Amino acid sequence: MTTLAIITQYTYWVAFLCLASGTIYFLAERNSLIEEYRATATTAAVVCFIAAANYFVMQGSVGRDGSIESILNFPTEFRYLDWLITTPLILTKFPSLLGSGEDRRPLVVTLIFADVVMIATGFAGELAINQAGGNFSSLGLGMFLASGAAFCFIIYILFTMVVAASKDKLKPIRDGLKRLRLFIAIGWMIYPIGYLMAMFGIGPEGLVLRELIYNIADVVNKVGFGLVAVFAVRQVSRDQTIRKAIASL
Ligand code: RET
Repeated sequence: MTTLAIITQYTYWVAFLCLASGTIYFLAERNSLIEEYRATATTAAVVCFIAAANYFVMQGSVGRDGSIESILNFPTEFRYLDWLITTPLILTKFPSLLGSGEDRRPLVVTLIFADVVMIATGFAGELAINQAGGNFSSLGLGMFLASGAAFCFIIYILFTMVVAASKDKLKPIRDGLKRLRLFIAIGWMIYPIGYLMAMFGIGPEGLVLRELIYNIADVVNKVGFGLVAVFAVRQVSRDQTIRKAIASL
């Protein structure tokens, strides 16, 4: 039994609780938003719900016996299936906050394409590292570089195309988009760090450390990102409601 293993096993359960609570919170908050922005809270709730359901299964499969072997039974494909669905949902918050008006399809397609490349190459690399028992693997390194390049491309798009498209938007929307961009640039960085821990780590313990880091990152990015997005649109909703009330005087 190791302390790292038992802590990691419990983080699956804690992550489930945070994500399940996030789902309820975002659904409740939905009512405090004007119609145009309700989809932001709905998406945040859907992202948390998918992850909560996933974590419910994962916490069952890793057990709570403090053994590294139990954690290594862990189904990697579950995590990646979750990311494959939730990361595009998170990224489409950007075009949707920019609002209708111009055609946002090129932005959506570019972001989703880069995202799928990032997740698919990451998955291939992770399987190679698992097979190497948490030791260095050249396929693992190659896939890390490919996935990292796709990640950098996403950040580049968010800091160029999205910044340009948000110039004529209301200040709270611009501020919200800025915060969300920073959130992705910093919050998503936790994942490659976890991956490196497994590849350049210390064998099986490195694999466990990776899972611990991913569990923390998932809560930060799914619940945290949802909170930032919902607070931004709540501010805009309040401003618009006040403006309408004044206009009707
Ligand atoms: C991988 C492989 C190594 C290189 C990089 C990676 C990035 C993963 C990311 C995952 C984000 C997941 C989120 C889920 C929440 O809903 C695949 C670990 C760059 C950024 C935000």
